[in-house]
Amino acid sequence: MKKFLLSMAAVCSLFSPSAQVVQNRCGTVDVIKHRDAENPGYQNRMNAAFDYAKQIAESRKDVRASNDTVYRIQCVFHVLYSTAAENIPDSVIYSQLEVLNEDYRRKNADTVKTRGIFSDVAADARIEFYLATTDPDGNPTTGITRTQGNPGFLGYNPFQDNAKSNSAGGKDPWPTDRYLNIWVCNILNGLGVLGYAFPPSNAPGWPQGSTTDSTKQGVVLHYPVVGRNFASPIDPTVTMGRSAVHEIGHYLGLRHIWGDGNCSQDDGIDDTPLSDAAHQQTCDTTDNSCTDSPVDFPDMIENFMDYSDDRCLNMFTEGQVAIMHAMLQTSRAGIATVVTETSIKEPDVYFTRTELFPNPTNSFVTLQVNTKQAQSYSYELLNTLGEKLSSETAFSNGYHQQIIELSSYPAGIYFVRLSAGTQTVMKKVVKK
Ligand SMILES: [Ca+2]
Ligand SMILES: [Ca+2]
Ligand SMILES: [Zn+2]
Repeated sequence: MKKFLLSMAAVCSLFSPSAQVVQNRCGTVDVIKHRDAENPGYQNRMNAAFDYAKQIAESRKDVRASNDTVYRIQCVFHVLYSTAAENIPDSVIYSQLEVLNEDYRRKNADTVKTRGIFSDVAADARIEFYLATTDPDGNPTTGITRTQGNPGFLGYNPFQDNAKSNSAGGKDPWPTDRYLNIWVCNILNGLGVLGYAFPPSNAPGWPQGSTTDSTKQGVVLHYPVVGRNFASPIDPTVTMGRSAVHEIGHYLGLRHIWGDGNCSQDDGIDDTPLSDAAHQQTCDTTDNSCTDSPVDFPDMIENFMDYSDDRCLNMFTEGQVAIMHAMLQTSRAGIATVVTETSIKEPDVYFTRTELFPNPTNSFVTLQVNTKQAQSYSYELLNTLGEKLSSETAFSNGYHQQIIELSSYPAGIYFVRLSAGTQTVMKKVVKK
């Protein structure tokens, strides 16, 4: 079984000699190396977690295609800032969620750019993301924390990972077994690192206490690459919010598509072709760096786990999805709720998605909507007699989330009626 190649050479080779600003798109391989030095055996445990997930994925291959399951991941964004620009607004975070929910459901507009040779392995990952509505103490929350830190903090090289600690000027994580923690900060490093993540490392069978430090689990993102078309982009190749898509891929167990090595190094995924290196923010569809067997494929530059220009990234494969699902059943089981997708599709006019959860509920429901464009909409809470109990108008910038209180109403069935333009959507909610 091939393993991660954790060489500094792999990181250094990412730098092009051109005058253009070139980012080191992802620091994950580098932080794994640091982590392994601090905590010997870390890398072996991570590889074991991958092998275990792969076993599960293989054994359930037959049910993949008909699978109706959707994993909904509870997220918290920790915004760490020392300047106003670093204190990114909620709207940017909503935009990031929108990107995640498109790319992980293969609803991104650029799926049409996936080359035909890969269209049969391109997959809907059936993973969705939402902002936590309850904090670790059980109180309502927006799912976003803001911490003003020291100017120029949060160094990466040498590796400190201090975004994740109150005492170092960052923010302690919310319990990492229940929340996907995403820290957004100015990653100061001199290398242009845009993000990093820790893959799962708690494979079964390892002695207790040998797993990764739970205070480190999650994703760290450089603030200018969060969201879509953020106001002050670093460069045009990273403006579509796909650094988060890539880093969450690592967090859910995926390796770089080139296996962090040359043509002899695989990423452990059967349906991704070999590749000799990252496609550093480029978009070259003629590239075919390694000979695959039995069929030779071009390099899959459109895979989210490559380093290509955001404008060329548009797919995960079936094999990658199987690994992520297996991780969500094992190492990452606590962070997602599993739902069965309703077969009833809403007419796709203004709302492209409307969700109410938890449902049934004891006290309140979170309304999550996606609209096709920036759009104001209204929602009304109705009883079974159709009487209006409350109503409000909200504005969706594509993605919007809102809490609807039910605590003052008796147990029973209620309806939420959403209206935008000429479209109306009715959703049922049960109060326990
Ligand atoms: Ca492969
Ligand atoms: Ca090839
Ligand atoms: Zn990466």
